[in-house]
Amino acid sequence: MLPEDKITFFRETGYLLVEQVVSSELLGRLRTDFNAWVDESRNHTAPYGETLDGRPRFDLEAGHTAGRPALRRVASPIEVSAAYLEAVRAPDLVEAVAAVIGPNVKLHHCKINSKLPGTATAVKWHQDFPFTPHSNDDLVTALLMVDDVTDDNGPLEIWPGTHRGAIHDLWHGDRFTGSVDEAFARQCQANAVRCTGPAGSVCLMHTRLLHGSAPNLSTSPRTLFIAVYSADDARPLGENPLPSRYEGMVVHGKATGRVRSTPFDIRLPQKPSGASFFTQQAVTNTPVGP
Ligand SMILES: O=C(O)CCC(=O)C(=O)O
Repeated sequence: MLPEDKITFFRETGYLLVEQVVSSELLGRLRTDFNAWVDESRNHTAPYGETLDGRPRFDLEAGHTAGRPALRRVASPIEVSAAYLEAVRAPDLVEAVAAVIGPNVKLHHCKINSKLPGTATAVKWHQDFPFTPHSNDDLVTALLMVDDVTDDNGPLEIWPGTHRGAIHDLWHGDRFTGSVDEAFARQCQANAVRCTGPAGSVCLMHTRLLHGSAPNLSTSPRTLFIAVYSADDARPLGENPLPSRYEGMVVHGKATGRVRSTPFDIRLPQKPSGASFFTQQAVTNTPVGP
């Protein structure tokens, strides 16, 4: 159970770091599987593999080579790895999620975001809710640190408290770019707080919190296993950007058969046609990082 002051911290800031939510033995297996995927990626020159909707499971950053792999995304790793399936249901992790969004929790989707040393992988400022609108916003993005996350290996950066503000438009004209506009991105960066921690920690992030991340400038990898969970009575209003046979799996409590709605008004997102949202974000020149 999370102490009350931690729950209050999450409610006020929109994020919370919880250490040691998985064992070092499981962490070892998560790394072993990920390293095997990195090795496999050396044999490919374009995104490859297949997920439920036919899009590639493994996404490569421009500049990827056998000698300098730039595997940046593994979609739904729980479908191909027992270790990741165990992690997505790890008791201490889902307990922490339940403490902040209520006792009945289900999985929406999951992925690995990786920043290997020497790559340019970065994430432009955005909120998650406009990608995955639901009938209410009791959704948490849980970012499990498979590696130590430090100031210089491209940590998640968040703007505390913004989950209580507006839902921002992530469209540029007729394209859903999954990123805020350039002027506002600069404002986000000026208010950024880095979420660093030892491997095995999880950063819980409210679905409406503004966040982004800069490239990895270090010689160490930065692998995050990211799972999006919702309260059971939050019902999806759009297509899942990463459909999986595990969508809707109850990881804590029970299925309630209920729907709870809160008012908001946003434009529905476009689903990425490429391997991941990185291709959607790439169409703008908005800078990332300080
Ligand atoms: O990989 C990162 O640094 C950011 C992850 C992210 O933006 C997300 O999970 O929505």
